[in-house]
Amino acid sequence: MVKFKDIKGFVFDLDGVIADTSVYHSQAWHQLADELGVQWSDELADNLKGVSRMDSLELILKTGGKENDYTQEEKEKYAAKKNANYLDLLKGMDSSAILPGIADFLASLEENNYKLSLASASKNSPLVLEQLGLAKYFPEKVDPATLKHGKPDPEIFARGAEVLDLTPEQCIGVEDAKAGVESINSAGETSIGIGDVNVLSEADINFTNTSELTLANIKKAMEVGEG
Ligand code: B16
Ligand code: MG
Repeated sequence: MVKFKDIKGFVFDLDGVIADTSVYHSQAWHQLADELGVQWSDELADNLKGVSRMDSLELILKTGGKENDYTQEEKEKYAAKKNANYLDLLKGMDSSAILPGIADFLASLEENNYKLSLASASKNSPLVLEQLGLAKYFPEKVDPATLKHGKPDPEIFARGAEVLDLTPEQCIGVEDAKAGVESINSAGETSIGIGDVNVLSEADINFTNTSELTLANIKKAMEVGEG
């Protein structure tokens, strides 16, 4: 593992790391899966985390053996319907949806002059950051509409370092999704996985909850990794 002192920047996922929005994504997909007659499960919900809107729909259809049942136009209509549902659920969301410890962690990163960027697959991330009152921390964002490949491909986290003018080795990526941890690792950054350690076993550092995200804890974990 690289040394803590060589870290200059943090590349953040949004849904499930900064904000408690992954429950809204899941709720909206669950509703659509019911409508399409596809069996919902916790495993499916986990596999959808960090996955782009259209890829999520494809995965749901595949899970139900319905991948060849709809035209592209129909699929786009279903994806738009899920998004409208999601945006409805987001209405009225405010800073109370910021996950525990995140506001303090972002403030401490700013105070300690770390550079920050956003690597969210969500096209709604600018809106979510505004609603949470956290947009000021993320002038640098990767626009998911410009990506060729979604997570687990390294592209999004590699771009997250690039927009900060840093090398991947100088960055820590923070994720709650298996696909996201894979993306960070293959981009060559140090990965922090937030959530179930069994699901995120490939992360360099694991925390079960965002409240454990502090510079002191990260430093400690990286020093242990140095042996
Ligand atoms: P949208 P993240 C991801 O955001 C979500 O985890 C995933 O559930 C969602 O389908 C994806 O964004 C696309 O979001 O439909 O809003 O464009 O975790 O990468 O911040
Ligand atoms: Mg996420």
